[in-house]
Amino acid sequence: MRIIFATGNSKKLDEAREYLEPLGHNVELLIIDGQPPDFIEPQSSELMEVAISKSKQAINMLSESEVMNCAILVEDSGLFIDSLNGFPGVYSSYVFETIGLDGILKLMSEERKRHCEYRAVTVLMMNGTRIVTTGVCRGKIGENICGDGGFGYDPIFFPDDSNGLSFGQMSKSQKSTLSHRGKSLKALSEAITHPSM
Ligand code: ITT
Repeated sequence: MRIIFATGNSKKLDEAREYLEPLGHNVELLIIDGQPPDFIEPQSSELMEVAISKSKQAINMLSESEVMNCAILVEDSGLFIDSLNGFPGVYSSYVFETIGLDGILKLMSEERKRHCEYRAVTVLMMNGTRIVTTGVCRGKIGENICGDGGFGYDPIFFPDDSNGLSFGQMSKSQKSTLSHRGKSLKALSEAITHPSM
């Protein structure tokens, strides 16, 4: 299947390809006027609402034949820290760009309870049908930056059952087997393969 992924994050694209291409899908980036388009992010505390809004915006940017012949993928994700009542959550991208990893480590410096989770909501529009799947990966915020792989919060995110490695210290395929995005994409590919499940 030809899947057009509407994202401005090249690392998300890499991770989706890592997961979906071995299953025989061809994942390409949505490009409008030579670049990934900007989306208006609705003011919402729900990843699901943001993802569905982006999906509708992406469809409006495509030709009728692309909408008929391709699947359109959108994914919204974020890091939710338990002791900060889910912050940065839907604001993860903005918070990463403004205070970054050091800012999060500073916010957490006195905190002993370091549990958190990554969440992903994936929306695929295919032949007029919307398929929505989700994935969650529980873990802990580390005390320091570890590794330089992945993107975003990966160097301070230690998934449960990872033998003490951060996502920033893992290969793409190791991350994909544990990650929120990997789980959400797994559920999506199962929903595509067995539509009645
Ligand atoms: P889009 O163009 O797809 O929206 P984005 O990076 O802005 O790309 P989101 O709005 O979904 O994506 O924001 C997700 C942010 O959450 C992302 O920028 C990271 O800071 C963080 N995040 C989500 N998944 C992550 C992951 O697997 N590893 C590290 N950080 C992640």
